[in-house]
Amino acid sequence: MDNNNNNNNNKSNIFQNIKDKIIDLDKFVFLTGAGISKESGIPTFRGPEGLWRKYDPMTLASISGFYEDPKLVWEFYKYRQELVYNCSPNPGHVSIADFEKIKESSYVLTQNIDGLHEKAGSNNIIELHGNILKVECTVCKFKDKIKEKIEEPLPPICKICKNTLRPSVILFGEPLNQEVWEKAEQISNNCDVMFIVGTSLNVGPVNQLPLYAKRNGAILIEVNPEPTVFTEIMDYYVQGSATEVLPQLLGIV
Ligand code: BV8
Ligand code: ZN
Repeated sequence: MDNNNNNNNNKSNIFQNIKDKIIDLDKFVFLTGAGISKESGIPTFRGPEGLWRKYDPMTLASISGFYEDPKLVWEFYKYRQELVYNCSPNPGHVSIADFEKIKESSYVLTQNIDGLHEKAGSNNIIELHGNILKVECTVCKFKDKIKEKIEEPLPPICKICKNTLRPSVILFGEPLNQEVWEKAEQISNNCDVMFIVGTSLNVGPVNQLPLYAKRNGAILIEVNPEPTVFTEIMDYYVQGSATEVLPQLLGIV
């Protein structure tokens, strides 16, 4: 697929090409990853200063790691919760929320657990990997939203059955929630355009969703300062940050 990367087209040409192609379409999907939240102050995972450079995801963000040492894993998530509390959406999140006001059947499929798309005003959101500000009991059905800093000793205990609570996020080695995954597949299979923003597409099964979209004839538009292993299959690759590109790209539709 001859994708228009920036070496041979300047951005305004690409933006105009994209606008001409998508302006009359309806079903838009934004598949987002950590990169869209980076300029809100939340570190990515695999960049030079990424989380996985400092911490071992298999110890701290996997289901086996959680059961091996729930206190250690909770310390990691508490540190990230406090990061997320103080962060706000950036123009990348806001431009997607504004776009949804025009193209009302747009959907956000996010790998991020920071809640920033919701804070930006998006409504149609699927949190593929859960939400770091929600907790659930490892035994009973108790669920809760964390409102302020967790003061009690870690790991927190369920007030209903006294068993250990866990962050309501999908850890490595855990399947995604069946209902969530099926909805994400259905949306990806039926969209006209999929924007892939700020994700290395390293993590499965979410990294299959652009293939589902493509297989059903969708236009794939990747926004990322770096190319990814999937850039070659994209119809457009726009090199740049989400905060710089999205307001321009979505503002023209
Ligand atoms: C599962 C929550 C099976 C926790 C996360 C193929 C298919 C299925 C599974 C697998 C598979 N291959 C391997 C697996 C196993 C594993 C996996 O994918 N491993 C990888 C590491 C190889 N997958 C799983 O374990 C999944 N479950 O497979 O279950 C199963 C079935 C039955 C029974 C049992 C098991 C569960 C995966 C979910 C893990 N949880 N998050 C938490 O966040 O702590 S995933 C984690 O990585 C993050 O949540 C993040 O969302 C995700 C993906 O990372 P990205 O978002 O892409 O971030 P990254 O740093 O990598 O990239 C950032 C990008 O942004 C870069 O490209 C950068 O260039 C760009 N960028 C930088 N600045 C900007 C920017 N872009 C725009 N603007 C900028 N300014
Ligand atoms: Zn309980």
